[in-house]
Amino acid sequence: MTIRLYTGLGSGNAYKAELMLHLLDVSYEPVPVSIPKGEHRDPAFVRLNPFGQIPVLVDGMDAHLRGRAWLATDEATVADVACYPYLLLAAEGGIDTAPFAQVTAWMRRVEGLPRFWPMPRIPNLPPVPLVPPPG
Ligand SMILES: N[C@@H](CCC(=O)N[C@@H](CS)C(=O)NCC(=O)O)C(=O)O
Repeated sequence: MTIRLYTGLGSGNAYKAELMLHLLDVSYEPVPVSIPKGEHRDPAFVRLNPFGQIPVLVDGMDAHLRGRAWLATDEATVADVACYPYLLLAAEGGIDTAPFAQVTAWMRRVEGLPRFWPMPRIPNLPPVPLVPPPG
């Protein structure tokens, strides 16, 4: 799984994400974003993070799920439970998961687990415009 971390010199928030990846011995590709040069305002970057802030972690989840049913092992684990709500709520953050076929198939698998309990939702939330996926 290729992990890309958009990071920048002098950013404590970017460093904390980078430190965590190192502590976990997770390999990643750092992508420098210069705040002094205003690169965090570039439209391509704002498509990744509408707040225009670093860090941004792009984790290639769709590729990771190709040929496997669950995130960590051959069975559903806490990893699947921990990640499911973020994907479920992605649209509320303007992220459309529909183009990510493996991720949406995995979400349906989570929802098909015995004793699955659907998340109670806030009624009548105003729709958020979806941002097209990067690439
Ligand atoms: N809640 C975010 C905050 C990220 C953040 O504030 N990033 C700063 C750099 S340390 C940034 O990108 N600032 C540019 C801006 O807000 O325009 C986190 O904890 O990582």
